[in-house]
Amino acid sequence: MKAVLALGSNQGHRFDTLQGAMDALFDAPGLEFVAASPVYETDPVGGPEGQRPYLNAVVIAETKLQPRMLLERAQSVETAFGRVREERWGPRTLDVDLIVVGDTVCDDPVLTLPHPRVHERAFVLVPWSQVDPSGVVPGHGEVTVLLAGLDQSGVRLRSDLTLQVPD
Ligand code: PH2
Ligand code: MG
Ligand code: MG
Repeated sequence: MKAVLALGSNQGHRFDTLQGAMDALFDAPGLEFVAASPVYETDPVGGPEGQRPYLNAVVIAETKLQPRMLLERAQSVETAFGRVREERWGPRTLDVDLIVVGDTVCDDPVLTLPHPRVHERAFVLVPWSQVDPSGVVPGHGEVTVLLAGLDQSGVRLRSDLTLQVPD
């Protein structure tokens, strides 16, 4: 299955955190790296006033792991980077979100797939469309079509920052 993961950071050394998170995600078996998007600097959506901008990127992977196992992997990487679960949409050192896993559609208390707000989030759809222009959000449609209806002014390419392929 193809898995789409979104990375975000708006505290600490944001780029080092994204690179470290990506390396850590692929450090264990079961998840194969396919591609990483460019890095974008994005205005915070929701949460308290005065937060720093985020760095956001999207990673495409290939996996046979169950979505629940992927969620555990993502959460353990967040914890390893000092994420403390505090205020909803508040600032965070690292956020790793499962966006899509194959064509899985599920809505249970711990995991909703596709990610419930991805279709309205330019900070995910812009990087995703760059790394995979054929991307589809099950139940919502093509990433490029969804993006056409969104304000992308808060999402700026950081061409000076490039994620390295994890080794
Ligand atoms: N993540 C959030 C809330 N708001 N805003 C931006 N720009 N980027 C994010 O990754 C982000 C956000 C909750 O996960
Ligand atoms: Mg998130
Ligand atoms: Mg999250």
